[in-house]
Amino acid sequence: MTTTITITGAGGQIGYALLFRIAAGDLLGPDEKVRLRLLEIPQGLGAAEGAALELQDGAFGLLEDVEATDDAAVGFDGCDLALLVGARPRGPGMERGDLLAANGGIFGPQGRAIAENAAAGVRVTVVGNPANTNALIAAASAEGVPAERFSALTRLDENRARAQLAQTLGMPVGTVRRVPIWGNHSATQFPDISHATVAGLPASEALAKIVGDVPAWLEQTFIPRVAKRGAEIIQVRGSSSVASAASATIDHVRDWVLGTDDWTSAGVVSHGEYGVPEGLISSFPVRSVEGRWRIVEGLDIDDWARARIDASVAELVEEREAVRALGLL
Ligand code: NAX
Repeated sequence: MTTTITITGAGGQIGYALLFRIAAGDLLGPDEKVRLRLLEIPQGLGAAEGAALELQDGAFGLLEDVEATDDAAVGFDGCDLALLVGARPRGPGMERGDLLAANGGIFGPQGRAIAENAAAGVRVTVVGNPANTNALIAAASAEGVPAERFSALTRLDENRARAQLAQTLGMPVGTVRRVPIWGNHSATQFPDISHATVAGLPASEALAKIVGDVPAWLEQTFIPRVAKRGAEIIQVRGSSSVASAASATIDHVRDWVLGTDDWTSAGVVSHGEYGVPEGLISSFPVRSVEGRWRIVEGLDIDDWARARIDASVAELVEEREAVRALGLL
């Protein structure tokens, strides 16, 4: 079988890191061929075309075809998986309203182009920031495509949280599970360790032996470290997260398509779960079952966690109101 995958912003940094991993089979496994569509704006088209040439030179056995274009109708034609990476970054002096409007001008038309051109079962992952609200705009603009087929990337935040917890515990990251991200992919996000396990045992007990006062450690060390990790990478590396973001995107899409064996995190449409207003694209603990995200329900949420979730969700509500006021929804 062959899966058609459209990557927007394919001439950018994350796009460049994503393409070769997809062509190598990291996304869908060694038996699934891929057809890549690289969608760019005219200024980015040369970089995408260059990446397409390099993909040919990789002689990847799974890569059936690659095409770069700046025409969304061509880019999304027959697409099974859309990775919306290209977005408008916040420029100097840009207010939040300007940023939301500029991205609405990208994700609205892309949502429409997906509805008109993509394959019937298309699944759309939004990476470009502000990811949750961009996903909301794209979903609202894609008439006839259920909102459940859109999700926003918060897996990088989860991977960062699991890695921080593993490091603190002195355990391999693969032994740390169930660290969901709640809310917005922003500084208000809530990485939640209250249900986390390490090597199958509750992480909080192991943590208490190491850090002592767990609530203080969460407030002062863990949550700010995870939420500000992007800034830390920029400071140390001199450039924003690229390969880790591409890797998290691969994790997210692979789990969505192939299924999960435990919880993970994704920004998905709320039907009112955990009191999150209906229709918002908010991050939740999720499983992927038969190609669909399912929110993990029935978890105990204490007052402290509730306040954290509410604060991040309030930010999503504000963003939704702002894009509504701009006529983008
Ligand atoms: P780059 O600036 O390197 O690349 C963006 C590319 O998108 C450029 O080539 C640009 O020409 C293209 N583009 C812009 N508008 C487009 C449009 N309408 N259609 C198609 N292509 C378009 O940024 P990069 O470092 O690759 O980051 C991409 C996005 O990912 C940014 O919005 C960034 O904020 C976001 N991120 C999201 C993360 C997440 O966890 N959700 C983490 C990583 C990253 O920060």
